[in-house]
Amino acid sequence: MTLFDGIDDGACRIDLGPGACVLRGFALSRAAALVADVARIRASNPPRHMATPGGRRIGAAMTNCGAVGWVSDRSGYRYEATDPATGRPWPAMPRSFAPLARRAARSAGFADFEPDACLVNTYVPGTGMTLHRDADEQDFAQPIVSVSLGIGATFLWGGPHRRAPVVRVELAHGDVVVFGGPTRLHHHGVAPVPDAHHPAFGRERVNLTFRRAR
Ligand code: MD3
Ligand code: FE
Repeated sequence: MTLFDGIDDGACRIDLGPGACVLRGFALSRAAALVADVARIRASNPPRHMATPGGRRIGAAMTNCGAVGWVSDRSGYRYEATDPATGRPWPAMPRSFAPLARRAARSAGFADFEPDACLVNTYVPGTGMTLHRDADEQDFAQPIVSVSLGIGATFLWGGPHRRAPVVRVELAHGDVVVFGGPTRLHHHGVAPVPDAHHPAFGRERVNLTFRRAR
């Protein structure tokens, strides 16, 4: 069956396990709008390196849009309605964002995904994200939708336990991944990003993760 823009929802490659689905190029037809909207979000709420509770610095520079945004500092990880850097609410989710995430979730079998948070991660060459789980959301029945933009990266896909084997998955500009079901709490990360150039963001990778936080 073909949905919108000629994107075939049968293109879902369930190669990451039950509920985890790579949609290659799913965001390509909307990428220009996404890139322009990311630039607006970064202009009002600049990406910054947050501290972990343990006092480390997160390698990706982070900002958010939506009703709530994910933040980390010495007191912990949480979702907040205001940006600690500006004291104001996070910018609203741009019109190009939520419908794309909803369609991707639907293609992967998750109806009615209504994200209230979008974390915008920026990576420069040499930075990555160590293996972790996303567990600060209220309802783990809701999936997380990831959209990759800019230079490519190797996604590290682990298992339910930290020492489970890790599978490497290359993600390119326009790729979308839906993580739900039994794999929602699996460990994952990003290998240090190799040096490259992409017309959209130069020497950067930007990842949007759509979440239902509350
Ligand atoms: C699997 N971001 O922001 S996106 C994160 O590319 C994060 O910026 C990475 O991990 C990035 O937390 C990976 C893919 C991703 C995001 C959330 C997940 C995979 C996930 C939540 C559960 C399982
Ligand atoms: Fe994560």
